[in-house]
Amino acid sequence: MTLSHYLLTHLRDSNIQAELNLIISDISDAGKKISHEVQRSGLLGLHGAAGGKNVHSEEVQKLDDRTNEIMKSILSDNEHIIGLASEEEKDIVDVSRGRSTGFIVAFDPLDGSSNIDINGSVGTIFSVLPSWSDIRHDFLQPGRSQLASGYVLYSSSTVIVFTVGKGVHEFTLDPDDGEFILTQENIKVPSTGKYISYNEGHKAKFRKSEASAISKLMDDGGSARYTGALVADFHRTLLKGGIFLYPAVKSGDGYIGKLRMQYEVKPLAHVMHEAGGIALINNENAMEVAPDELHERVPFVFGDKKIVKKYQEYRYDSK
Ligand code: FDP
Repeated sequence: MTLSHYLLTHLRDSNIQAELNLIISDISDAGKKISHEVQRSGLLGLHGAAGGKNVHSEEVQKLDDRTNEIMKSILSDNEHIIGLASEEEKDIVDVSRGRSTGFIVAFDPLDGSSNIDINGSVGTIFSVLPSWSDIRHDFLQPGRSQLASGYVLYSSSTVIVFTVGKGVHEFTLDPDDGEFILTQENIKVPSTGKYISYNEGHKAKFRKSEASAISKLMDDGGSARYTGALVADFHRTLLKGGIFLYPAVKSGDGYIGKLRMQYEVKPLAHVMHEAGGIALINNENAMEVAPDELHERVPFVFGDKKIVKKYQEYRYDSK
């Protein structure tokens, strides 16, 4: 079944707003275009840095710019969307054209961009929220207010995985006819996961209780996995279980998280939650935490319930 057919039939039957279907359809169109660009990036000279820094002081890659433009141009044409926030934009993009209510979309156009030059997996992440009047304020709603969330993963195949609060579904892009085809419906995270996913290079800068909890999980028979692209690490965790951790890392006198609330944490927490897993910011349910500002970064942990519970015992209960 194609994505368009699914959106028209299944989601309509479950009272999902027609506007949301159109937004997901537009995001899937952007995903097709980005997939095409990613596949040809080496040939088109799109590898490497664009020569500037983004709002997070990270080097912008040429494909970051290109994919940001694709997302902006397709989504700003959608008559139901009134505001956009991108990891690559300093400020929100107001596309309200006089409308005061509608939908707002936060996105990371190309997550894991350090993987571009080595033909590794990368992805686009999105989060859709309702907005009533003040776009800037409405972006700061907690994860549980999201109406739709998901990602497109560009890898050995291109898949779109999303939730509109009625389960998590995966559609795979058929390169022959350019259609996304349903490949997995109602995905549930298996609770038999043994994969522990984190950047070991940062371990010396984690809090002691954090590093010790991770060591205990490994001692329990964990197996290490880390691609360096959040979307790819998320997708593996969704399908195979286990735990992903990007804890706060020592910086100056304090500890800071790296992953972005709006563009990474909120949407992926929503998908994980819908698939029966858990996502945490510190020791709180990530769906309940509201960002304080647009580009806020936080520590992030997610995975299947069994292993995340064990992590919480090791990390927080036995201090
Ligand atoms: P990248 O910097 O390559 O864009 O938040 C971005 C991200 O990748 C995630 O996709 C990834 O999980 C993480 O950063 C990797 O960070 P480290 O290199 O510090 O492990």
